Amino acid sequence: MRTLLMIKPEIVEKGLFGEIIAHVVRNRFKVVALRMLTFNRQTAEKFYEVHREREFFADLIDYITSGPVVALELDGDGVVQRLRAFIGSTDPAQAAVGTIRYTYGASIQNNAVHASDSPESAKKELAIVFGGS
Ligand code: 3AN
Repeated sequence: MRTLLMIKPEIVEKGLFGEIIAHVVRNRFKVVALRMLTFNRQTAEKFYEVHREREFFADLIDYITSGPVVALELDGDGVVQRLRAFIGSTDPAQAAVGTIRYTYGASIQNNAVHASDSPESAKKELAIVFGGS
């Protein structure tokens, strides 16, 4: 099973992505691909299309296209759920102590990282992030 972990623009901007990668690797997640990229609006809208009708969609697209992200493809049994538990709740204020979002998240939008929420989303998101040139 494979999944996507994506380190969001404010963390890349602050130079903290290495810390997060080290933390992930130290916790025995297996990284099989890694890429730094900057989303254009069209790709970002496709990536977040399930949120198209939400009131925060435009802000989300502005934010995720604001600078480079670092994407990691992770492989392992049950890795989708394992990684979701490891990153913590969407809202850093609700995230458990020790999770990535507890440590690095600033707000529900600037919540440091994204992780695919199901094997189906993982497949779609990995194709968007790693499929292109
Ligand atoms: P998760 O990233 O935990 O799967 P989703 O899929 O509900 O959470 O949300 C996707 C992204 O949309 C979040 N990472 C966050 O950046 C943004 N988001 C979600 N809910 C809100 C909200 N209420 N206000 C602003 N941004 C939000």
